[in-house]
Amino acid sequence: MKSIDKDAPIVVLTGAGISKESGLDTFRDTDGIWSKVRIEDVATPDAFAQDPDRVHAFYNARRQGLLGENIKPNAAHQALALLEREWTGEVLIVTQNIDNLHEHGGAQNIIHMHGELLKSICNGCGAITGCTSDLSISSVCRSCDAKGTLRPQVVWFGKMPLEMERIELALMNAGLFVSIGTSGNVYPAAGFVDAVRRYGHGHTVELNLEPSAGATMFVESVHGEVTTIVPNFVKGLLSSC
Ligand code: BV8
Repeated sequence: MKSIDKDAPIVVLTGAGISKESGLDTFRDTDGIWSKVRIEDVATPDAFAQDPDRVHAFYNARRQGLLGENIKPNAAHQALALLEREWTGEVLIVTQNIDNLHEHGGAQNIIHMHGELLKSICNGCGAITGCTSDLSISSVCRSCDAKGTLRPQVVWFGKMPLEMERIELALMNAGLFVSIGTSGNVYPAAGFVDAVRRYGHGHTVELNLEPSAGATMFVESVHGEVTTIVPNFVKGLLSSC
C-alpha cells in the first residue's frame, strides 16, 4: 500500500458487491438481479412508460427486501464510516447502490449517484420524498396531489447520474481513489478510475472479489470478500500515517 498523506482527500466508489454479505443481491453475479429480469424491462424510462405496474413491482419487492429486519450494514460499511471519522482529509463515498447501508453503517458524506430506493420522485412537480411503502399507479404525490406520477427516485439506464460535477471535481482532487464491490460494467462510474489516471493525481486501488472489467487501470488491487479486505485496507491506511 502506497503511503497517502493523511490530509489528502479520498474518494471511495462502491457497488453492489459491498452489500452482498448484508444479504442484498448483486446484479451481474451468476444469481444476480439481471439474471432474473432484463434491464430493458424494469430499469429504463421506456420500461416505466410502457409497463409502470411491472416496474413498480420490481422496485417494491427490492424496497421491502431492503427493509427486512435481517438486512444490516456489514464490516465493510462500518470500516468506511471509521475511515471517514478518523481520516484528516475529506472522505467522500460515491455509491452506485440505491440501498441505505452506508448511512446505517455510520457514514455521512455520501453521494447516491444512481438515486435511492427509499425515496420517491414525482414526475409532475419533481418533489423527492421518503418512501418505505409500495408505490403504484394509484399513488398520490403529497406535494402536488397528482395521482400516478410517483416513481422510485432511481437513475435508470439512459439517464444522467446525480451530482456528476461534484463527483468529477472530487476525482480530480483525490489523493486516493478506491473502488469497492463493483464489476466496472456501468458508465460513467466505470470510467472514474480512468479519469483519475488522466486528469487527477490520486493513487488508485480496487478492492473486489475478483478483477473487475477495469482492473488493469488500477495501480493496486486486493481481491477477496469486502468484510475482510475493506477493514484490513482501512486499518492499514490509518496506521500508515
Ligand atoms: C448515462 C439504478 C447517458 C437502477 C443503475 C459510456 C458512457 C456513458 C454511458 C454509457 C457508456 N456506455 C454505455 C453507456 C450506457 C449505460 C451503461 O453503462 N450501460 C452498460 C450496461 C454498458 N449507462 C447509463 O445508461 C448511465 N447513464 O450514461 O446517461 C447520458 C449522458 C449525458 C447526458 C444524459 C444522459 C446510467 C447508469 C445507471 C443505471 N442505473 N442502477 C437500479 O439499481 O435498479 S446501474 C446498475 O449497475 C446497478 O444498479 C448498479 O448500480 C450498477 C453497477 O453494478 P455493480 O454495482 O458493479 O454490481 P455488479 O453486480 O455488476 O458487480 C458486483 C461486483 O461485486 C462484482 O464484481 C462481484 O465480483 C463483486 N462482489 C460480489 N460479492 C462480493 C464482491 N466483492 C467483494 N466481496 C463480496 N462479498
